[in-house]
Amino acid sequence: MTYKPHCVLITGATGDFGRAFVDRFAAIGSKIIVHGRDAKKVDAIVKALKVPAYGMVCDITDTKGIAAAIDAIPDAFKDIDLLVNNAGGALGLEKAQEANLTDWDAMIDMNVRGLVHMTRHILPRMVAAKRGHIINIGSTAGNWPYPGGHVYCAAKAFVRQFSLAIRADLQGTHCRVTNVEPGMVETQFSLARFKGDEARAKSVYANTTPLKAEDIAEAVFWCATCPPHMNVNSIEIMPTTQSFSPLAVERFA
Ligand code: 8X3
Repeated sequence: MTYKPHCVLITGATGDFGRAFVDRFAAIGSKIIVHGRDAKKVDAIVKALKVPAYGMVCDITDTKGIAAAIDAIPDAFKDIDLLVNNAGGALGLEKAQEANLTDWDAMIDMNVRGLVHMTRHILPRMVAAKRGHIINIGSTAGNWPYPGGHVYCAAKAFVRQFSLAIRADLQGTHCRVTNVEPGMVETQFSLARFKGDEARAKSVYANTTPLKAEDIAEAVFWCATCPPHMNVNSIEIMPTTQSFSPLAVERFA
């Protein structure tokens, strides 16, 4: 490790990924800004941490709320040098022609609008300090489309290209951008996608060995602690038990 982040803002920190990221950076003594929309859960994490921590409560889909919450960050936590854009998720797995438009809007708001607003608010300080790192949590879904993935796949493809494109703007600022692209990880992700259907969510991870949130935390930590002259553009991680299938071909009788 050659770079120790001073102050890390983690969005969606009350979820499985977020919590693993919080713990990984707290273990090396970074200050942590714990973002979430549930004040009680945010507060419980802040209280449990042994490093300086601040709770930032707002809904990632509420762009005015994001701006206000960032304005309210106390001076002692304003030196954010790592933003982990982790908040997001998938809703539904129906075919595009049957999918719910409300789910589509929500996925765009969570995975795209929230992430770009958060990034836009935080970047100027990083640029002024000539020090900073945005780590976006993308997905293999941004690279490999699958049936029922539609807007989730597209949103994560957006995150990938947004990550790469902003690197071009940050040329000369010493600020870094990374897209971390996990495949199958056993978390509450599927429970949210299937709207509380536990049996269906469990079946996604049945009889295989998925990744754990801690595996992704380790990857995020490695990207963030690389020497400052090194930028990991993207890193795609799958469980060994997950790989690729042939393209589908319609065959006529
Ligand atoms: C989660 C991976 O394959 O369920 O981002 O979309 S997948």
